[in-house]
Amino acid sequence: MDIKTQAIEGTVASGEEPWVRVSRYAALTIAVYAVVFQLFAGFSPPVTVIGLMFLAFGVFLSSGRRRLAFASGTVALLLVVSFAAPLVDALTDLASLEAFALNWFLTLTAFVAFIGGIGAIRGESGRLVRPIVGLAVGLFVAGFVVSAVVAAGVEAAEPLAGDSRVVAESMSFVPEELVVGAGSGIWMENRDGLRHTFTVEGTDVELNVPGNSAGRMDLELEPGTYKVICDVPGHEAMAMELTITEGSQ
Ligand SMILES: [Cu+2]
Repeated sequence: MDIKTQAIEGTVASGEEPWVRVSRYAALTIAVYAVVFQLFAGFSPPVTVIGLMFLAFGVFLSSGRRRLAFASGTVALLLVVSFAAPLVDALTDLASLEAFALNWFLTLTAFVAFIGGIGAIRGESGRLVRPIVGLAVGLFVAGFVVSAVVAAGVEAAEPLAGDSRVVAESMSFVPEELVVGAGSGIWMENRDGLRHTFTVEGTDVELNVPGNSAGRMDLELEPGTYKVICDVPGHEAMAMELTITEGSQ
């Protein structure tokens, strides 16, 4: 028996390979995340499928399943890459704590899953498991604290007399059609945990409202009909019609 075989057998004899274990916990964490995410954002078929896939990875990952660990980590990383645009938007919007925390957690978990997969397929020792998992936990806590401080400093605007009110909730605007008099203001309440914008297409009129907050602005638009959208990546379905009439409504 050569030294390499002895080393591998020694690892197996002393229990699960450390990086396979990291992969397993990372996969199970992503599965749990899929459930928690839907508690916040509502039922989503693709998220459910992703959750079930990582549940399967977690269940089947056991000692010796190095290639499966690598596959699990790679899929986790691809997941993050394929959602890069909304992910980066949420990670750069510290004012929306809920969305920041969820996305930061998913990003770090996916990286740990990927590093776990690399460690597993290379048969690395567990020497770096603690530092890497510790670093991920530390980064999450640090990011959470910074976002919590920034979000606590956000002051929700109060509506002024005569403002038209819009609610952004469950990734849509309510109402979907709004008629306002020229020169009036708009007040938007955001009931979602992530930021939304009230962006009047074809103009530079835009109101950005962090998650679970409210904002207002004066509408300086010529009479006419406009399309209002939310310019956050992934919110393409958010739209409403705004009509500005002559004189005040
Ligand atoms: Cu939006």
